[in-house]
Amino acid sequence: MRHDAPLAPAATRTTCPYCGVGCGVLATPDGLGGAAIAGDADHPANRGRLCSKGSALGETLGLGSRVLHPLKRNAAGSYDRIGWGEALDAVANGLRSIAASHGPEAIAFYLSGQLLTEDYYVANKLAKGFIGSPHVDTNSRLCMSSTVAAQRRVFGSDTVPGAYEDFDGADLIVLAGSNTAWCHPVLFRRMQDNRQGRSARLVVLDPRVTATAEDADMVLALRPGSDAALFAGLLVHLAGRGLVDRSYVARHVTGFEETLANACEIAPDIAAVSVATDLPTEQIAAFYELWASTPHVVTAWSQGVNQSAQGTDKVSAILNCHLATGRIGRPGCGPFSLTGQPNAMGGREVGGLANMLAAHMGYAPEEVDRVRRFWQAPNIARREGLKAVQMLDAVAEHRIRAMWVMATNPAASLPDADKARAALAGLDLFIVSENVLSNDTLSAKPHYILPAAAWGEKDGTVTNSERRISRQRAFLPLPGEVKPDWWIVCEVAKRLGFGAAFTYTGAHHIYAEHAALSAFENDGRRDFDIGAHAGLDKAAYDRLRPVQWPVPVQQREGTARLFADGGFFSPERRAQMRPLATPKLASETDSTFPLLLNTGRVRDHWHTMTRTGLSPRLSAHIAEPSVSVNPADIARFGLIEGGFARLASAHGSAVLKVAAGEGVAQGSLFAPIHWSGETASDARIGALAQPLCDPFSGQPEMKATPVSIAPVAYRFEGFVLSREPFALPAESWWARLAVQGGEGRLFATDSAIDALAALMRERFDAHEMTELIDRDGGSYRCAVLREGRLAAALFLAPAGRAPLWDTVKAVFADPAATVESRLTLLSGRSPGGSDPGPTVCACFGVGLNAIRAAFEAGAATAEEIGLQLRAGTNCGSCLPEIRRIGARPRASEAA
Ligand SMILES: Nc1nc2c(c(=O)[nH]1)N[C@H]1C(S)=C(S)[C@@H](COP(=O)(O)OP(=O)(O)OC[C@H]3O[C@@H](n4cnc5c(=O)[nH]c(N)nc54)[C@H](O)[C@@H]3O)O[C@H]1N2
Ligand SMILES: Nc1nc2c(c(=O)[nH]1)N[C@H]1C(S)=C(S)[C@@H](COP(=O)(O)OP(=O)(O)OC[C@H]3O[C@@H](n4cnc5c(=O)[nH]c(N)nc54)[C@H](O)[C@@H]3O)O[C@H]1N2
Ligand code: SF4
Ligand SMILES: [Mo]
Repeated sequence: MRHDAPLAPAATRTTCPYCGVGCGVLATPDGLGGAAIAGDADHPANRGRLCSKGSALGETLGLGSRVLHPLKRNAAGSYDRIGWGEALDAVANGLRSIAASHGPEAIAFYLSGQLLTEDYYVANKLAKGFIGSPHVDTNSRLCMSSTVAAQRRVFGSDTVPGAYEDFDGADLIVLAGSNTAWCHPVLFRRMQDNRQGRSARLVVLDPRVTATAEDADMVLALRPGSDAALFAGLLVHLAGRGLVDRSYVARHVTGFEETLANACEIAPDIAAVSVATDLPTEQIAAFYELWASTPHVVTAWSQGVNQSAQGTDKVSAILNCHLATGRIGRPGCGPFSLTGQPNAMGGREVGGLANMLAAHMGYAPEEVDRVRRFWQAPNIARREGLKAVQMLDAVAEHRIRAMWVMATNPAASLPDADKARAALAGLDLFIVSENVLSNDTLSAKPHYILPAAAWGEKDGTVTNSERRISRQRAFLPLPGEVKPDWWIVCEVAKRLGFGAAFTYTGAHHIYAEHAALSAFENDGRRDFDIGAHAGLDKAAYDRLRPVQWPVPVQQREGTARLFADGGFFSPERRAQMRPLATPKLASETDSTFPLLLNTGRVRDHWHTMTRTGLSPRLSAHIAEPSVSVNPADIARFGLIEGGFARLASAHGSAVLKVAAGEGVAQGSLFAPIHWSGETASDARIGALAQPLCDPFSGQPEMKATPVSIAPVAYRFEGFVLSREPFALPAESWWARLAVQGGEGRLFATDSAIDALAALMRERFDAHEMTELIDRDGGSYRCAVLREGRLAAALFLAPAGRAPLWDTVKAVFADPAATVESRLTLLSGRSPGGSDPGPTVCACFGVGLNAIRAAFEAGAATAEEIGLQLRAGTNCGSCLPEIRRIGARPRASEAA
């Protein structure tokens, strides 16, 4: 087996901690706390490739931002370092006393798809089996839960039927509500390989034209929220074309006739679909015909489908089309949910969602009894707990008094995030297990902060989108007093008197128990069965190769696909097609909130940036929080491109930079989710998002919140670069970012030039400073030089004439750059030549201006750019963007 091929002596095989593609990584520690990172050519998910985020993992291993010791909040609201013994006793005593006076249901755990399966398993077991609270939910509620609800409702179990190989073998790939090029880049490369090698077609369904759409054959910019109507119409079309697989449906499906009748009501014909989706009838007809005539079709989706008040119906509508045609579980076809987090799937497997119990079992009485007997649980929860948004309401209303948050940043990522943060701050007992010392959730001042092991230090398993279980292996020692999350949970369990059920000798021991539970009284009736791993010892666990579940005892090599021959996990072993609720569209705008705010991700940042924010490379692609606005709306609302705007919803507000978004429809806005109270003065996008949830899944509608927008003007704009943090005048707008050798802030302010000059003079020695003040022109430039190197800089200009950030940043970042001419630098020109512009290729640090220049000089394709500049030749995440840059001048020539 290739997976046993010899490695360079010190490389550790592990898995990327970011997205659900679950790429294999080879990490070679450098002995100084860092590591060289490479793709694992033998991992079936990526075969050696990594995207920009995976490639930059080595830049995120520093300890500067980490919490390294248990901390306890003191009366003054600051923190004292305490020992583990004191911390664990205090947490256990606090939980015990709240359970004693208010009952176990006053306690909640809020977990995360960034925990390892083993951490997740023990946390869920402690809360649901031993403390006796059902209120365990996870950030996967915000991410996957509509898919879980639909798959359980339709398949009878939360099973992803297909495998990544289906993307290699499909003739048509439909991406619904998924910016795959940026969010699952390595899988997107596989799709592009299929497009180039086998001429597969790619269709993108997204109201916004994304980087993914740049590389697609057909783009349907449907109205937000209208996916269910589009797929109901497809079902009607398939039936009309006689393409229903009658034999598959007769043998393996119930509810077909009612579902078709319901689809005919929702979407009787293409004209009706056109009204619902706002798409031209020809485009709908072309899409339907392509889908109908291509048996090997994969329909994949993520947050544009899940994060929606109709998410469960949207997913069901997709599943219905695949079931009706029997295009499921066979090579090259099937419905495919792209999971977000590295272990979103593992969390579902252990039962981390509030409506699940454990090992894909829910709360049916026999399931509760089975899990109770297996765990020998004294206080098993007997009914579903509160889902994330309701859970936070219960915290706000003091029905929940204690909460333990692990590996997620809810004060930033929940909808109505200002309210969530205030609710957390009011808990009687608030415990956070974290990697970092500071984030928005920690700003709500937990009573205890418990230092948890981070990627590279922790050991366990994760499951990717295709059900593949892979090991994350430690290659760095635990720093300070940091401990693995599972250890922390088990130590608290012991102190609560549950020691006998939590005496694990290591992660392998927990995994072996989890595997045994999956097989316990299973008999093939439950999808999640990894019985072949029950009782695995440490040596076998350490050797574990990536494998797709189910892995029952009789099938140790795992299972690539399910359901080609039925075998669903409902009582009758049939899939249950269900009529949809009449699809409601996304929330309505009104005169107060006339626009719909869509939120999502950018290529090089991960969520609230606690890790990607440490990487200068990743911070160079998109440097500041912005809102993309259709040019017509820029004019309509009196905005200025490159200026600022305040967005407000019924829940909260933020001030963002205005970017002209050609790809954003009129009436819509798009803002990234990544900036928080940590990294920007006023850009907490979660504060605006509405807490409206899908009625079945409880997943909040994060993609369509009614908002208003209004221009905000500042007198000056500028940036500051420094080796140490630098405080700006209090009322300034700013965004902070990692820069090689220090940090940078892009800012805007009304403060006078003299106020900023005074700040610099306070901070730095006069003899190291060179200043250029132009009061008439309204600009101020200051460089601080030490031993010929740029040690700090502050540039300020009148708003709209922001000085050349990229040039000065490059000088600041380059350890070899000596500044021979201060005046050249202060003039904003690079000592070495021209301004690089924002980084496009993060791997080789190639800027926008170089790529533009190469196209202008005659390069015709992204491949030629690769040959000339190397841009796009490593991870390829920037290829869609390079193509777009190349298309611009040619498009305008053609016009
Ligand atoms: N770079 C990067 N990659 C990531 C992450 C990250 O933070 N950064 N996070 C990971 C996680 S946890 C997740 S969940 C995934 C998310 O991956 P994606 O779901 O691909 O990412 P998003 O940007 O949240 O949203 C996807 C698209 O949905 C579209 N959309 C909005 N409303 C609708 C609608 O009504 N219908 C349709 N069809 N589309 C709509 C949006 O315009 C957006 O382009 O990414 C994972 N990968
Ligand atoms: N408006 C809007 N909101 C959204 C979304 C959206 O599209 N729009 N997307 C939603 C989705 S899909 C998701 S997945 C969430 C993500 O939202 P979050 O989960 O809140 O975001 P992260 O920044 O990943 O937070 C993870 C935290 O856990 C810490 N951490 C990382 N690894 C470990 C570990 O091993 N142990 C411990 N104890 N701590 C660790 C990190 O330092 C970080 O503080 O955001 C959701 N919120
Ligand atoms: S695609 Fe990128 S972020 Fe996702 S697992 Fe692979 S390397 Fe990590
Ligand atoms: Mo997610």
